[in-house]
Amino acid sequence: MLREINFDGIIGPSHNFAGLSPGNLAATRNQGLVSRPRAAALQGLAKMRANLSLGLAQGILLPHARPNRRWLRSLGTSYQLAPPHLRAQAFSASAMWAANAATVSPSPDAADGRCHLTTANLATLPHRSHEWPETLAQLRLAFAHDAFRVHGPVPPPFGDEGAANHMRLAAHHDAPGIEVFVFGVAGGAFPARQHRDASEAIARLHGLDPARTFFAQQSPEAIAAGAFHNDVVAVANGRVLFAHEQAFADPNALYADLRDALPEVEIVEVPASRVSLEDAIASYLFNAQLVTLPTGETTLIVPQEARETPSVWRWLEEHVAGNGPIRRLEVIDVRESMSNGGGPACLRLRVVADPATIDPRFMVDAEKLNAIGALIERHWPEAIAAEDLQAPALIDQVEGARAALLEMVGCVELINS
Ligand code: SUG
Repeated sequence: MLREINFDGIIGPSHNFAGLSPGNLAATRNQGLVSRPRAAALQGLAKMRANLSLGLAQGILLPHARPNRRWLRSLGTSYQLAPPHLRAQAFSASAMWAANAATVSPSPDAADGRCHLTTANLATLPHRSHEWPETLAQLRLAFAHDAFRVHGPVPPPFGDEGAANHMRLAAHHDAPGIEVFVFGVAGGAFPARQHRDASEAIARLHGLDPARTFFAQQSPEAIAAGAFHNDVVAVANGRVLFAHEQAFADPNALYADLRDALPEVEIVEVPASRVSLEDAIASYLFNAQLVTLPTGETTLIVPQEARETPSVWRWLEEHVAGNGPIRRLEVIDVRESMSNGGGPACLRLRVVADPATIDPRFMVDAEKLNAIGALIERHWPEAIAAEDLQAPALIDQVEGARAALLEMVGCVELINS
């Protein structure tokens, strides 16, 4: 049976605030703050534990080799000699945001009946552009079963940021779904990271039915207000699309297409008069995990910041009390990731598949999470300040911490990937 499995990126030991993402307001505002990698990774594990206790299946993706010495070598330098901006780009723990690892089309949507994953090229920002080789290596291990087809990235310059700009709606997980690719148009103050050509290429590579595949433009106001990915202003699961009124350039045309292709679709649009784009982006209301529990209840897993933003919490409480499609709210603390613009949904790659077809090294239960947690307590740095990026002792600790984790989960073959 097909189930939703969320693969969360374990927050890596080099997690820091380098302000590397223009257009991501949290990341640029928090540039230079002291980060807490150990607390960050433990917050991520607590979220996974909460998902498990809701009865959801949970997987992991592993931190990448940081600093990325191979990438620096290809630029003719080394970590010690690199100019500060390249050093920061090589050291980023940004692979934690697994929603940007790949775009996933579950098997009922694909012509060949397999689940397709296309590794994102993340071509727009330098610190993310070197993630894909290791992401691809991990996806090839985790999804080696015949039930999957793992693709390499679409070539640059067609920017692709993966599942963060892709939504699937279906009557239930096993039914053929409709897929929506959301792209940005360049020309605003901030980069439009998802290009239409990349989305169209992925739809072709995955063998999607053109009649059930839609390409929607992200509204330029949303990008200008700091929605650098669509998943900051919209999320979908099952029959439910949950979106801000200003998420899409032409929402009415999109909603009409969706209703034609999937009559049972339920569209929950939050009006700007109730929650401004600014409050939606600051609270990450839509960067929530919208999940179907084994009981059938649609649940929204939101960050604490959503509870702390009065307009957002009022709207959510009224929706749940008023019998809307979202029946239940769960609140989690992922503050360290949030401070870099990564909410609950950014931290996970959602795959609809049979858990028995996944390499077990990438699946977790509570016991394995406890063991990983103990290892993080022992090895992850407590704090990283901007000036620490030059300290050889920190680099040794970060590399040693990742090696210890790879050994524990049985993935030492990834050490130099
Ligand atoms: O690409 N932040 C990430 C956050 C990604 C969130 N993902 C989703 N919305 N799915 C980004 O902007 C900041 C790192 C730094 O500045 O040090 C960063 O890369």
